[in-house]
Amino acid sequence: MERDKYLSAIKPRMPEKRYIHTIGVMETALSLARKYDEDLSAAETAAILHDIAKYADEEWMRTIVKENNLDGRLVNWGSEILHGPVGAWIAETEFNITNEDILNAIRFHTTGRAGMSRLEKIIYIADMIEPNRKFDGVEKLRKVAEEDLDLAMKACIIHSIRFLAKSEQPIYPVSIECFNDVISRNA
Ligand code: DGI
Ligand code: FE
Ligand code: FE
Ligand code: FE
Repeated sequence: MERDKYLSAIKPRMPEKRYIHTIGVMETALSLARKYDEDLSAAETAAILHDIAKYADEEWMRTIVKENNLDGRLVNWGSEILHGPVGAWIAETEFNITNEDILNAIRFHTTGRAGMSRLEKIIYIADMIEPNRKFDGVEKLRKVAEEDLDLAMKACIIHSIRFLAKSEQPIYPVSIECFNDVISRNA
């Protein structure tokens, strides 16, 4: 396992609180991976690296998006949306991660997307329900995550879209695509 290598790489790039969040995501993702029979090493790597770009400079991230032809829709959005795709780019270029499933789990951990893999769902959900997260309804989400991964994904994206709409924040198209996909899939 590359756990220690990745943990020491992320630690200096984020405040203590975000590091603690990351440890929580790692532990939650590992527990979900065990439950839903996903590769433990992949879950661990994606979880540790998911927020690696969270505190990167916003303008630098826009430059990375343009220079590397990442999704063109990204350029008008802030670091909240940029840090996933740019995090995946860092994982690929700096840590030589080639596993596309790990890269996608990092890339789409904020927005989700249509047609998510099991690993992508695990990281999306773990990010939302890790033990340090505190918001109304998180206990319910944790309970569903113990029972059914797809129902948990559905509950998480509904919560997220509802929160964004309620607080009158713009919703990134890929988040909507995720919502539409999940809603039309399971009854
Ligand atoms: O990086 P984290 O705080 O651990 O969590 P995250 O990457 O899932 O989300 C980062 C922020 O982005 C969080 O405040 C929710 C917000 N967010 C998620 N989807 C969207 C969004 N913000 C906007 N404006 N639009 C979205 O579609
Ligand atoms: Fe994030
Ligand atoms: Fe999230
Ligand atoms: Fe996170």
